[in-house]
Amino acid sequence: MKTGIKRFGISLDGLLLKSFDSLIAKKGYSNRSEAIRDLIRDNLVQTEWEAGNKECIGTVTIVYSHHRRELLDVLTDIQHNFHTSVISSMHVHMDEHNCLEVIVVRGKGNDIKKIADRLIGAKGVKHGKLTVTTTGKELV
Ligand code: NI
Repeated sequence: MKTGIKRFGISLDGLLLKSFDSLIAKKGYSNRSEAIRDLIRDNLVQTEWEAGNKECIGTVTIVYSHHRRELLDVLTDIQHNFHTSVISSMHVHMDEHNCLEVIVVRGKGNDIKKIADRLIGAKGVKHGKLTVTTTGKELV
């Protein structure tokens, strides 16, 4: 595959283009090309992640009560069980009662999903969210 910048035309309905222009203006894009490049990249990353067997990287964000001391042990055990995939974590004492933890995980999509499910599903976790992105190796 030849690299370098290629130009191509896109045909689409005027109303759809108007909506797109309005959307990208709100998001702060300076031009359509950059917005379209981001849409393509996002789709490629999503497909990579959904394949399940490609290496991805993600963050698991969880919120839980500081007073659930047994939960701290459970969350630590899960991270030790998957120590080869858990790269780093950050703990924030949000107030007297609530903790926020962000755990960075790297590995095959399916494995990341499994770790996130365990952490988010741990009894006492109030809310959790997995965000997956790419390692960047296969994207330009
Ligand atoms: Ni805390």
